[in-house]
Amino acid sequence: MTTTNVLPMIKGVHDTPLEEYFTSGHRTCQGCESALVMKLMVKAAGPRTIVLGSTGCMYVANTTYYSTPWVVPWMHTQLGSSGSAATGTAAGLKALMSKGKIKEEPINVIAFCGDGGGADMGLSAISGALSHQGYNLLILMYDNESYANTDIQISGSSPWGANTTFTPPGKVHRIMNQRWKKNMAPMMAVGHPGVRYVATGCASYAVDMMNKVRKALNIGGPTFIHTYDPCPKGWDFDPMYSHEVGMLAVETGIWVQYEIEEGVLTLNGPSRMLAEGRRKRKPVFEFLKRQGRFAHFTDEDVDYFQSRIDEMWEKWWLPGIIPIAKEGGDLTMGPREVL
Ligand SMILES: Cc1ncc(C[n+]2csc(CCOP(=O)(O)OP(=O)(O)O)c2C)c(N)n1
Ligand code: SF4
Ligand SMILES: [Mg+2]
Repeated sequence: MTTTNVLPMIKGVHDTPLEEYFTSGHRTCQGCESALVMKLMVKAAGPRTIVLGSTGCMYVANTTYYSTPWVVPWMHTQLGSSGSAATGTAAGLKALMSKGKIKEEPINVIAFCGDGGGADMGLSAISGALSHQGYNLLILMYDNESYANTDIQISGSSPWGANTTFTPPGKVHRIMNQRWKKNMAPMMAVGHPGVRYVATGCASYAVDMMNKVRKALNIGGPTFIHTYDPCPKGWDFDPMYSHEVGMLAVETGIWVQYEIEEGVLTLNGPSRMLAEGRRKRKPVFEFLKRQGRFAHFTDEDVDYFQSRIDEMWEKWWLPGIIPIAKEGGDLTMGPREVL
């Protein structure tokens, strides 16, 4: 295993590095949180970083002909290939260093993918990358809950009931997306014995997110981070509220913030307070009502959504992480009703 960088934890906003490695030159939408994730990710990683990105908004909108915001070396890879690109790059660097063809030094390898490219199409490649312990690499899945770049089609990560271009509410069937969101980070943590660090993040909690990137890079590899990114275009809200919508997802308990370091789980920030009963979960309606993609919801739909979140916090073995009832408990919702 090649050596890793030793990046100190960022103590607060005033301790954040000033240098930017994702700058102007992109054309993402106003208020795009995925773009903010890119900016924070590479700010935390620093200049000795190679970024690889699969097709999606963060490739297309960041690589307009003759311009790019990336200051560090960056490469595009095919939609389902973030895992393969990460493994190949990390293996290539290792080989070049061990043959003495390039200087032996820690170089961060970060591959990013969207939820479509990661949780759906590239799942096997990511699984492959997380199964190889010899390479230092971080895979970051930025989740805007749709295939956003091709005009907001439903993905396995889209929330129940959301209006997407493939699931518009109709007169006969109001709820067209009947699937509950895939639970990607735990799938990566529980299913891959060799993965050394798995975390969830949200750019609304920027310092926490940057420290998670640094922890992953310090640990080496393989590592995985899943971020939750409000998308004003796909979720249909005013771009000025991106930060607030991200916070509401955490405060309502819909998105759970945690990290699993060498197999040890820690809940972070408001999610920890919710779990310890030091803070009350806000009703999910506070989150849903802010977005046009849920505008067709009836009271019954909101109640159903709330009941699934309540179940997650009250009945799962680990809230947000392991959807199996504790011994003697039950998941009362049982097999899901198809409405
Ligand atoms: C193999 C393949 N199928 C389809 C496409 C078309 N395509 C380009 S970007 C994209 C959406 C990707 O969604 P996601 O990974 O969630 O990233 P986002 O656009 O949401 O940022 C699709 C379907 C493609 N580039 N390659
Ligand atoms: S569609 Fe969403 S993810 Fe894509 S650039 Fe716009 S805000 Fe960002
Ligand atoms: Mg997406």
